[in-house]
Amino acid sequence: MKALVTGFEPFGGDRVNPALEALRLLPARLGALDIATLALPTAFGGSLAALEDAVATTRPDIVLGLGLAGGRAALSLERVAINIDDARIPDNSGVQPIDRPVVPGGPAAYFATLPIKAAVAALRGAGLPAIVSNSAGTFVCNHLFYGLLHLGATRRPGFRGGFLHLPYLPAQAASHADAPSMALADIVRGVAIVLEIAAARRDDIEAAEGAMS
Ligand code: PCA
Repeated sequence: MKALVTGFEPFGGDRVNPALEALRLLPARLGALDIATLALPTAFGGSLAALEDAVATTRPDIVLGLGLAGGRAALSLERVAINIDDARIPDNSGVQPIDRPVVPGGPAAYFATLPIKAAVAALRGAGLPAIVSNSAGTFVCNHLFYGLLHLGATRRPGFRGGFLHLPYLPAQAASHADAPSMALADIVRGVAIVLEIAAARRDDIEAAEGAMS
């Protein structure tokens, strides 16, 4: 089995992105799972194009996107990607779409196709704070996640896809008042657990992970 894991470059004034740092520390192999990594520009246009190229050449069974969600306290397995770009700040190319579809005419949303609840349970079992998140936002991460799932639903069936949002690293949180953070070693451990669960099972568990907000 093959996994493709992507991570975004720093954006919005931060000098690091835990997604990119975690990517650098992932092993090339986890049990029977081969892991390919791909660094992506935090840009609406470029990120999806690069991902599509990598999926075409790598032909992965599993694709996991990683991105920073500064302010979140837990590893956040995203449940849903929505067909909207609504950027609060310009991306790294200076582009700031407002209320534009990711894919004109595409469905309103796609659900992750990885076992997110099983992954959250395993993360907690390993002593890592984790949640199912019901919004990946409307910036580049959601854009990539939607584009990935659309690709899988249309032109390139054959892989299962998910997205994991990460808290700040401690050094980043130091310059954001009262912000929660997670050590890089824990983030890397968490990414490996998500990949292992995704490789081990296709079906998800039934567990109450709903949230009021
Ligand atoms: N986080 C941003 C884009 C890149 C990243 O790491 C987001 O959540 O959309």
